Amino acid sequence: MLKVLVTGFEPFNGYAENSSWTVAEKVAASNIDGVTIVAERLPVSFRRVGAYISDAVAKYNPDIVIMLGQSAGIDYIKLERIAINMMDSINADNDNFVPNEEPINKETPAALFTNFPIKQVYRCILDKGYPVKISNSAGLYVCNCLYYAMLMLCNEHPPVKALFVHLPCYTGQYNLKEGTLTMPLEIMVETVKIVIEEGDNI
Ligand code: PCA
Repeated sequence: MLKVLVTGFEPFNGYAENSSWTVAEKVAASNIDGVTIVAERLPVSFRRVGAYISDAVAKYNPDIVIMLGQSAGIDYIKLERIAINMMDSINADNDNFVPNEEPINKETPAALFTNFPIKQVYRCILDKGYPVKISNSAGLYVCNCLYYAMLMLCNEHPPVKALFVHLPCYTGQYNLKEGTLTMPLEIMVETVKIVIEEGDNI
């Protein structure tokens, strides 16, 4: 049995809901043959998210970790290739912390690459006709901070594989500002299931 941990985030930055957690819960409630899926909701906190993911990996001992985050302003699935050792933001996180070009860890590499078959995943999602792009920057906010912490854990716990996926808000999401780009929830759930299936084929 393949064990998969899917993470999503709590709401942040004035949003009432976070599409990443809605999708994570739905993926965990769905069925994929030969796969056990668990979901964890993470805090939008630069200082706490690293300990949360480390505890979740210790608790579940997953083969694959798929991290999801909401990126309002996109209308496609964004597969992240790189995590950068830097925190910077104009918006406070949920602990009211606003980092100013601070390293996540002074001792560790400037950037880390995913060990997931990202191009394979990209082609499969494209083949299904869903809008998808590979991105070389997950930003410098909490999603990037989580991704960096998780890719450091991959080095400590091989052969665990990890990928970060940014998602749009979903169509019908509670209390969105008018004009916010969205995508149907079912497509995002389906896409994350494709990511898991491809990870299983590694
Ligand atoms: N998106 C933010 C953090 C939490 C989330 O869902 C980001 O892109 O960094």
